[in-house]
Amino acid sequence: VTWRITHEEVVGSVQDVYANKFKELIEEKSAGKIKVEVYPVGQLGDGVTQVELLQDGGVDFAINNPGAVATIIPENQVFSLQFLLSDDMDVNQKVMTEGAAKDELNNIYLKKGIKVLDWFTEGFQMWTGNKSLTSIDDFKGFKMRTMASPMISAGYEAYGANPTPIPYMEVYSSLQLNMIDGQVNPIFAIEEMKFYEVQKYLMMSKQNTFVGTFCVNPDFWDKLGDSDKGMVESIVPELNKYIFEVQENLNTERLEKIKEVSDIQIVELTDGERDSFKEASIPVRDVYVNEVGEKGKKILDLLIKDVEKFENEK
Ligand code: 6CS
Repeated sequence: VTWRITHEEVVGSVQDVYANKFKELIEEKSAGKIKVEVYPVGQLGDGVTQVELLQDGGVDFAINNPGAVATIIPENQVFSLQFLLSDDMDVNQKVMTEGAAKDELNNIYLKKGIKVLDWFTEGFQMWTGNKSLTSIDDFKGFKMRTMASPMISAGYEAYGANPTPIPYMEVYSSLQLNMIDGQVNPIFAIEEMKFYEVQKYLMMSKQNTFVGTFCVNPDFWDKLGDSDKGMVESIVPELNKYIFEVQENLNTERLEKIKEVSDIQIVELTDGERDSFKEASIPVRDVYVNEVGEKGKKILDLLIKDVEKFENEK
């Protein structure tokens, strides 16, 4: 038997490490009866195409992120809102694993033909630019490449920027050709995609968290025998714990690597600067509720409560 898993990133990325760990554990636990094939970005299209493939059963498993699923499941764009999750990644980890908001989202995903098995973080999102971005003024007219998600766009429009959706694999050349001024991604991705080669500034902005979801096609899942289901379910907590450490290490090590191999300027934002961005980002929550409706409001409220709860438990 062969199971197929696809993900949105290049070889060596957080999603790729996750997929390969899944492969290793399944092949080991099934004593070789099940083979897992991993398809990184490009082989089966980009994140958006991969989600459709998963819904159609063209692949069995997929790792994706809310940015790629935004048009199918608008509610999940709550994770695209800036300055909503914690600045403490341990708190965000609890939000992903023990929170009430993700349970509610799981029901919505399932109705759209996607069964979510795991929510995890790939690290804080950071801005890179051909100029330094420390104030709202710096964003005026700034062409910011984003994933194609209305709420990500709304977030940068709130700063006066020009959000420009471009597929992931075209970001490097678009930066190189000055078709865009900047982009936003976790450090590990900025390193492996070599964005630091074509950008002058890397802002430690941490305005939101890159969220990953590990998903399975529901029909495929329903047809699995109990022991196979049990096998997958039993390794998910292990994968989750493992990937949390992996993203932490990759994001830390690769920042050092970027500093070593390039002369990109690293810009630390002051608390005051981040507060100004946060203030400007708050009205975008209303945009989310207006566009997504009552279900969205419920998830936003749950997520805010989750963050408060796990912050207070620290
Ligand atoms: O920016 C993007 O489009 C992508 N970034 C990451 C880190 N993963 C997948 C996604 O497509």
